[in-house]
Order: sequence, then structure tokens, then C-alpha cells
Amino acid sequence: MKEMGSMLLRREAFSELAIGNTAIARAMIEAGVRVASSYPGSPTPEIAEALRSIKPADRPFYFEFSTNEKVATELAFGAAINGRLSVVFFKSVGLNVAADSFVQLPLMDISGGLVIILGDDPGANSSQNEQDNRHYAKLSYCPLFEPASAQEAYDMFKKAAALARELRSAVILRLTTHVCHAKERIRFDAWHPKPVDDRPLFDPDSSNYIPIASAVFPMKRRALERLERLRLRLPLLGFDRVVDHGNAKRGIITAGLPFASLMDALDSLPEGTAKPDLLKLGAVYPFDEKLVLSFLRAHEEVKIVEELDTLLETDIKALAYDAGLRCSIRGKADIDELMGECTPAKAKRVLEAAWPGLFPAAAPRPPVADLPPPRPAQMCPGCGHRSAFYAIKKALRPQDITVADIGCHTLGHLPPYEMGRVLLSMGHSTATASGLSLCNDSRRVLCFLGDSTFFHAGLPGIVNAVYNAHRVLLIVMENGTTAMTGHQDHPGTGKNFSGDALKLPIRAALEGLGVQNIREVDTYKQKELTAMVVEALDEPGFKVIIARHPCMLKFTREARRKPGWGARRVQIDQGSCDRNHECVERFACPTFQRDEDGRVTVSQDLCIGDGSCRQTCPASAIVPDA
Ligand SMILES: Cc1ncc(C[n+]2csc(CCOP(=O)(O)OP(=O)(O)O)c2C)c(N)n1
Repeated sequence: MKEMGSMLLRREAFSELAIGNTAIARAMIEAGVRVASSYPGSPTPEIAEALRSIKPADRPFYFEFSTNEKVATELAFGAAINGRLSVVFFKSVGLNVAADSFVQLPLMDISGGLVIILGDDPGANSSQNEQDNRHYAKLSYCPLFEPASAQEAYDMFKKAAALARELRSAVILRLTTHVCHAKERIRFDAWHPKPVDDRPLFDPDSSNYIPIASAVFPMKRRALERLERLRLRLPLLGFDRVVDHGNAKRGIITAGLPFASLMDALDSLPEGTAKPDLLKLGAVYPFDEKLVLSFLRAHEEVKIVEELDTLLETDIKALAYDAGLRCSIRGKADIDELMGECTPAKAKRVLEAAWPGLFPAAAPRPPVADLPPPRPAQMCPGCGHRSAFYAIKKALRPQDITVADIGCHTLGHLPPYEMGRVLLSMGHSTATASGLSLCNDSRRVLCFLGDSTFFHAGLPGIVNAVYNAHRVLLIVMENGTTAMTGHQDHPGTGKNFSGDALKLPIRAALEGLGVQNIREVDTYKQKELTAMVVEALDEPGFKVIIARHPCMLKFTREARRKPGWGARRVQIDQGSCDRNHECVERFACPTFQRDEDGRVTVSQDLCIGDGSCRQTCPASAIVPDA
């Protein structure tokens, strides 16, 4: 980590293996960013991890994890209208949270320039959908650029930042999962730090910053004019690229990661095959219409290959129609082309469907040895959430309704717990549960919420439940970290990105919001938790149980670094074990393994010796390893 920190601060030009997110962190430093903010979410958190590798005193700019993406966006905006180049980054669905403020940004005069780095997730590798955020660029008139590789992400960030400053604007750099995570040797430029200037520069009289009623129109006009100015600049930016194979018949227009996949697919063509030419757009919104038209004119057939939705396709077809072109344009062929990542295999399929026979018939594949069955997602050994779900389930009636939220505890929806059966977005659970409690005279409703999510988007639903007296039991699953995205701190942990911070206890926050019925318990105290849920569920109105246990993955990792750490494990006392299989079937910690003959053993590789399982065995056969 330290090595990464010093690499990021090297003054001279160098080349190094790095993932896209690390390269972006270096690009931010070289570009002279002064303020950056984020809320964690894949595929972008490694940008923050790269910044973390720099000693706090040496960090060339301010960075914070804000409480959610909207707050992070507003913070970066504030810094940018104070004349400082600023950046905000987050995952795809984060833009939905930020949207109410984000859509106003293009209306503003942003003197410092603002770059919004979006980590889109085609393939829904780590998201609840695979939304195509290019729509948001069009919706808000915000320029959007898209790299196809880690090197390009680095280069493009710096140009995008310079452009944002020059246009006094917000611009989007759209990354996708593999661009963030792909590792390649990157050529980094020299870094020439500039002297720090902390004079306040915001001048509210320099421009109108209040978009209401008729004041909106000059602001909207300026946003549209800015786009027009940018259109003229596009050929000079060097974001677009033509790969000329000398093929006057066939061409492909693409953008982003699909470019890399298409190049892979075309590389597999036998020598002598006429490869289609490629036009790769880096400026996606707006795109260089002249360049696209000349590419269309130069080819008889053009296939458009874009990941997810048909934004380029729709606009390019309209452009060709207006220009009266006769070139045949092939867009998406079927629903499958609208879904998932454009991997090299998919790029090949898509091209083969557009141009049957382009690829030679594949030789029959040798039979593949049986692959191991896919490993389902599951909670870690010792996870306090497991203990909680096990205990809570005992308190429920079959007809009770349980609502999930987003976090590691979402895994509670899986067997054997099957708790939390509906999910929308971060922080939705209390309000969705409130809705389920209406027009419902007999089924009790309870919902779950993680502690990071509590601060992110959980508060309004709670206020609403208090205000409107909804009959719901909320269980806050407090594990002291943002576990699912890699253990980032949040306002309840007493630490922020820079160090120690004021701790905002969840209980105090709940009390401040007017919640009167609050209980707290350690989730390892299963009997106590079961009894609490039994009691609370039949009480009127809104009530909360804070079910607390530190994230054991984090805890064990930290404990292992301390001197004297010795792994403690549990064992099955085979003499006492009556094969009731509670440990395997209902507690379901992955450390327990059942042989074909029903004998249970403990995987010594997995067990962390937390002992939360011991109370689950009716025969008391789970014992500490001697
Ligand atoms: C709008 C949005 N931002 C970020 C994420 C990424 N993400 C998934 S779960 C989660 C938070 C998990 O933390 P917490 O609520 O404390 O639950 P835990 O995983 O610790 O159980 C985040 C940030 C997301 N899914 N949606």
C-alpha cells in the first residue's frame, strides 16, 4: 500500500502496472484536483483505496466519503463553484440518489470545473440493476466521455478535467466495471504540483445560481450553448479513433469497453479475412456528428455495437436519415443485445449475427470437464447478521412479512433464513414496510437496515414511519462498518477518511428523530433477540431494535495483526452429537460440513472460533477446540 502511495506521488514520468481506478487517482493528482468526494460502491471504491495509500499529510487534495452520493455531489459542486477543480465518484445507481442535484449542475457556471466519475455496471456484477447512465447525460445536457481501457481512463480524465475548467462546467467520465478493474502497464506523465491557493473565490454575483421559474431559461440556454461549443471542439480532443482495415463495405461504430472486446474478436479472424473498420467514439454525448457521417458514407453496412441501451444507435440512425444516407445501419438484433456485458465472446456473437459467416465455423469443442457448481453468495463465518437472522426467525410466524435492504444482510433472503423478501434500493426498507403494513389487518411487518445505509438514505423513511405512526418493526443491523463495499467508515463509526471523527450513535439519531420504542441487543445473544422481536412485533406503532455485532471479517482481520493472536476454533463432540443438524440446516454457518452418513464436522480453514454457533445446538455438541 505504501508503495502505491509513493508511486502516486512520483514527480517524474514513469510507467507502471495499475488498474483503471489507481490510474484515475494519479490523473486526479496530476490534473490539480483540490476536492474529491464519494460514497462507496463497486466498481469505483479502489479510487479511494488508492488515495488512502497516501499518508494523510501528503495527500495533495481533500477527499471524503460523504454520507451519500447526493451529499457527495453537492459537496464537490460547492468546492467547484469556489473555483477549485473538483471530482465526485460513485457507482451507477448512486446517480439515482444524486440525481436531484446532479441534473441542475449543467445549468450552473462552475468556475473550478467538476468531473463526475460514474462507475456503471453492465452485467450487474455488484448492483441491483444494470442501468445505462448515458441517459442521464442526455437528460441533463451534461457532456459524457467514455474510455475503453485503464490507460485511456487516465488520459481522458485529465482532458475532461481541463475541459470542465475551460467550459466552467460539469462533465461525466463514464467508466464501466472492467475499465475500473483491468490492469495494464500505464504510461504516467510527470506531476508538477502547483502552489496551494486557499483564498475563497465564490462570487454569487458573477452568475445566477438560483434556478427557479423564468431564471431557468437563460441557464438552460447556456447549458445548450455550451454543448454546441463542445461539439465544435470534439475533433480536437482526440477522444475518438478510427481503426482502418481498408474495408469499404463493412464498418462498426462503438464506444467504451465493447471496443476492446471487438478488437479481441476481430483478432481471432483468420489471416486474410476482410476485417470491418471501426470507429470508436470516446466523446459519447455529444458525439462528433461529422466524423460519424463520414464513417457512414465510407461504408455500405455499419453495425453499431454499444453496451446496454441504444443511445448511439437511435441518434446515429436519425443523423443518417436526415443526411439522406443509403448506408445500411444495423443496430441491436434482439433483447440479449440489450443486456449484459459486451465480452469478447458476446462481441463475436453479435458480429456473427450481423454478418453470418464472418467467423469460420467453430471446430467442435472438446468436452469440458465438469465445472464445480457455482458457489452461492453467503454470509461469512461468525457474521453477526447470521446470528440475528437465526434468532429473529424463531420469533416469526409464517405469515409475517420481512423487507430487506442493501448490504451484507441482504443475504438473509437466502435459505435457510429466507428473511427480507423484497428489495428496491438503499434505505427503502422502512417505507416499503410501512406501505406493506397498510390495508393489512393481520400480517406483521418487519424490515432490516444496515448502519451505513441508515445514514445514507434510511433516515427519511424512519421519520416518515414516526410521523405517520406506521406499525412496523425496524431492525438496524449495526456491524460498525460499510461491510459490503469493503469496510469503509460511516458517521456511526467514529472515524472518517482523514482520521478520528465525532461518532453519531444510531440510538441518539433515532431518539432525535422521535423514535420512542428502541431496544438494543448484541446479535450473538440469540435468546434475548428472539424475545425482543416477539415482544416488539405485537406493540403498536413504529419500533426499532438495534441488533449489533461487529463485522467479524473486519474484526478478525484486525485481530490477526495483533501480537498474541491465536486462532480459536470449535469442534463437534461426536459423542454428544445426535445429528439433529440444526447447525447445518438452520444456523447454516459454512464451517459446518455434513458427511454422506450424516456426521457433522467443522472446517478448520473456515471456522474463526467466534462461538456464535454453540448456543444453536440442542445437544450442546458444539464445543471449543481443546
Ligand atoms: C445508491 C447506492 N450506493 C451504493 C451502493 C453500494 N452498496 C451496497 S450495500 C452498501 C452499504 C452496506 O453497508 P451497511 O448498510 O452498513 O450494511 P453491511 O453491508 O455492513 O451489512 C453500499 C454502499 C448501492 N447499492 N446503492
